[in-house]
Amino acid sequence: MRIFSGIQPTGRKHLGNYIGAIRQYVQAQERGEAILCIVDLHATTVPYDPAALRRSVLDTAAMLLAAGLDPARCVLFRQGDVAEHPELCWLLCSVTAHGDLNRMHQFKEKSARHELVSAGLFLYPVLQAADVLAYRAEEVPVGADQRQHVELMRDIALRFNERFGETLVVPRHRIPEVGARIMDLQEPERKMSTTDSTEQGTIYVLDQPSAIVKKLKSAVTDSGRDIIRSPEKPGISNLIEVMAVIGETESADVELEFDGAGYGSFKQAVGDAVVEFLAPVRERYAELRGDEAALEAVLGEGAERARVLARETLADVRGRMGVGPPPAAVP
Ligand code: AQP
Repeated sequence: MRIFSGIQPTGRKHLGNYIGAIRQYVQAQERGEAILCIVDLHATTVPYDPAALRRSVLDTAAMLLAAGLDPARCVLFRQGDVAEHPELCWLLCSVTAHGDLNRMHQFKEKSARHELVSAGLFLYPVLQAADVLAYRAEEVPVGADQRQHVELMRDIALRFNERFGETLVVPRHRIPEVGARIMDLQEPERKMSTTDSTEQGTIYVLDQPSAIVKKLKSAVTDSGRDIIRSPEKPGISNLIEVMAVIGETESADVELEFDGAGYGSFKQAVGDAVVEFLAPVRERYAELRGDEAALEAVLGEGAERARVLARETLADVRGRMGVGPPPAAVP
């Protein structure tokens, strides 16, 4: 099975990104042919600093390798190195409804935050569809916030196949049952996010252990003391979910284990567990990030392998759409 996902090289990666997405990428290597892309082209759709973008790509590559991605068992590359992505994006625009793009929650939220709403921000989900469809991937591991975008890419693939003939694979999302939406520790009704959550409410993968424990100890919870999930208690429910993911167990088991413990000692236990969970990643990251030439070499090699796969799909798509010379005339 071919599995594809992309991650933005923006900001500092947080516990939500790690649990909802990065953890799944590592597992994908066991489950199939994993293709992972650092989406620098997507990062240009909002105001950004070019030098910082280049650095952030390497930060993200080092983080993914530190988390357990192995270039011998997956394809890891930078989106901007494979020109087939933007080309396919343009071709897919012909089967993408303007009205569908207008309905995307992420576009509505992000466009409200910027003075200049770029056309790129509007087309963001089409480029995302191109990323996945270029590799004929069957599965896309993501957090819950990306559900709508994966549904759109399915519609785009179906519409293309209907209009031009069976060409593209229709992918499905893989959203984890637990940990698909980790919430901000200070405002637990909002998701932990790179651009829209509080510093105190966000645990970064590279945070020092003391900062992690401090943030978890001051996590907002309600006035009760029972360690039980409920929609009225998003704060404690979020911590139970984090604990379940880290312990690779069910939320109900966490409730049982901490029955009667009280919020204070539960928060301390979650803090200790998160510190232990992230420590190896932080340590490996420090080793890997220092060698930029090695990181570039991994990305360069990944891009070469990715290009071979994407080129094949592009040739079929161009042929079906009547773009460029007839397929037989292509050298
Ligand atoms: N809170 C979250 N819980 C679980 N999964 C999450 N993801 C994001 N937030 C949570 C998943 O992380 C992956 C990477 O997302 P991205 O490349 O779009 O990175 P980002 O945009 O920098 O991540 P954020 O934090 O979501 O930024 P904002 O909110 O500012 O746009 C995706 O699979 C996502 O589902």
